[in-house]
Amino acid sequence: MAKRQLNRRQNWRIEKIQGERAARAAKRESSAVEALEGGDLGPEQTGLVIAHFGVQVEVEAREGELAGQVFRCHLRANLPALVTGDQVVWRPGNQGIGVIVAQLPRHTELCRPDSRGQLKPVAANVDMIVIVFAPLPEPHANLIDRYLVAAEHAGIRPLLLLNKFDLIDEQNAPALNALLAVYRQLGYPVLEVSAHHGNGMEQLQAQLDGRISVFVGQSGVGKSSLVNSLLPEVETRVGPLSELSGQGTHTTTTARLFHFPGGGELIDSPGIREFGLGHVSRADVEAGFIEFNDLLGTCRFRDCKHDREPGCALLKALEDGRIQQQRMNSYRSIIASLPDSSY
Ligand SMILES: Nc1nc2c(ncn2[C@@H]2O[C@H](COP(=O)(O)OP(=O)(O)OP(=O)(O)O)[C@@H](O)[C@H]2O)c(=O)[nH]1
Ligand SMILES: [Mg+2]
Ligand SMILES: [Zn+2]
Repeated sequence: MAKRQLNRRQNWRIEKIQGERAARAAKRESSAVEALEGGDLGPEQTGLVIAHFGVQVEVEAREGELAGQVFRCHLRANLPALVTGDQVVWRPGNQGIGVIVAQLPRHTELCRPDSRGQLKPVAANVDMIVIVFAPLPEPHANLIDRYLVAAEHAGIRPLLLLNKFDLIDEQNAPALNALLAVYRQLGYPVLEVSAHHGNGMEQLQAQLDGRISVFVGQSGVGKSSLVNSLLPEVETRVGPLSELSGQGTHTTTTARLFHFPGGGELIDSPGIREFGLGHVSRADVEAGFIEFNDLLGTCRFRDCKHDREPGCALLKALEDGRIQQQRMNSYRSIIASLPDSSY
């Protein structure tokens, strides 16, 4: 598909308009914060960010008599960008509105660059990344591998989840089974479920219990449908696939956190088109391919690019079948997409 190119002047105008809009929003925010702080704010206390909307966030009170209640909060100036899963210090105001005073340190952080290459956190403090894919929209192994690199980089355990089990047929089964086999062989946990028919949902629940998990993946793979199946009282919005392209229609627009009654949290996140890894180095990408671990450093040349160098341990392993071709392809495509400075 041809990308519509904007000329420099158009880009400049768009940036100017966006900049002005952001400045106006920031000004509105700071006067809202001033008005609140000039009034009657409750005591500082801890809270959990359960969703965020542009400049404001939704915070669930964690302690005292307000515990469990949800407040829309303004942010004091100079706070870092907050994301769903962040722990904060905040002060309640009137009518369900409050002010965030500080962000508490994050245990983990899942990040990705936005369309301008700026690094943006996606979710904070999660301890499992559930990479959701489905027979339809067709899965991209490269996207799964990018998530795995990001998970390894962030030190967060991944779970691969094939949803829409009910859509597996004779035609798509061989490719899907081959894909699942790649990850099973690597030792990654893989589950096959159907949000619609309920298959495998108990095993999924067992994995989610007691953990803070985030559902990630392409739009339309059924992340929100899975939330609705796991937590029937939630009824979060689900959208159809495009009839034209078979792709998802970007129904979920903000990451939102839900609680399991028995303990554990689940964050539903908006589907993505691509997962950029502009923020990691070549060495990080190599470390993200767990089957390379024992081989790295054993190539003949110290600066081996594992391309066609003689004595390359990775190429030898590829030849012997210890590294799978699909993973090598992903590795190469990720390396090729890194900014030049990472080489
Ligand atoms: N056949 C089948 N369809 C499903 C299943 N789970 C979800 N779907 C359908 O897939 C489509 C997309 O579902 P969503 O839950 O909105 O997908 P999502 O991943 O949350 O999409 P975004 O919010 O856009 O990222 C809807 O038409 C769902 O009804 C399933 O297990 N089987
Ligand atoms: Mg959704
Ligand atoms: Zn090599």
